[in-house]
Amino acid sequence: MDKNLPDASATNRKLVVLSLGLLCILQAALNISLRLALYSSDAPDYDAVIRNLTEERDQLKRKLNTFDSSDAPDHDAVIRNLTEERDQLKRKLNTFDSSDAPDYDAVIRTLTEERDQLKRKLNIFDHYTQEGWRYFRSSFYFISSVKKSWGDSRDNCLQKGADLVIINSKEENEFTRQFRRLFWIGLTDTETEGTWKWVDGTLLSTTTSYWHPGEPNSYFSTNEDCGETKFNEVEDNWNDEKCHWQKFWICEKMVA
Ligand code: MAN
Ligand code: CA
Repeated sequence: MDKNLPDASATNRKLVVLSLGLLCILQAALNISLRLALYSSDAPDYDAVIRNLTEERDQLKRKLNTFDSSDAPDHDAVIRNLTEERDQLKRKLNTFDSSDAPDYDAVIRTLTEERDQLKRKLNIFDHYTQEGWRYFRSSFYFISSVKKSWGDSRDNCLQKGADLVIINSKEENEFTRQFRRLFWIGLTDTETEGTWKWVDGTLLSTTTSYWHPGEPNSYFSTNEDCGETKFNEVEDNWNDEKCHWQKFWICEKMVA
């Protein structure tokens, strides 16, 4: 073997060291260029965008929440909803923390949609509240301050994009009773005597009716075809009354 020539194993060692060195340089270059691409000035600051949207959404939620705070039972439901939404958001944020490639666009899309939905909802709340409507359990209620016949009262509600109140629960009846007033409600038996129907065409259910004892009686065979709240000192406060009488009324507009 020629002593002037390096042996094969020494050459191999040099080659391995050289290629490892080259790999290191390549790796560093790749690292730097990726970082530059990610944090370059024209790349959107996703974290800031998401922070802003989240803050905006939460502000809207807080604002909406204040509308409900007057109605204690509903308040619980609102808190439950918000808690669930918050937990969902936490889960969403967690997945995007742990995944290698966070889908910033998807997160921003969802938050923007959520924010816009809340904005629309808040606009509806603002509109009805400014017009003097009261919110209770997913409905707005207009409490009239003048008196009309049952038919004219109903027309007034229809003009407002609502209808006379339909009472579906004890809580809703308590809501109407608290005013201690004689109000027309959306109940009538003009179509078929003795068959009481709500203005949306549904039959009055026996489990959610609040007739006062002895009512409906079409008093001494006078034709009483329209429902009102009358005996407000007790839970069962309804009475049938002649439809042409002028009375206050309550309109109801359901919100999604
Ligand atoms: C009045 C009317 C009737 C009602 C009786 C009850 O006459 O309101 O509809 O049934 O009072 O005493
Ligand atoms: Ca009666």
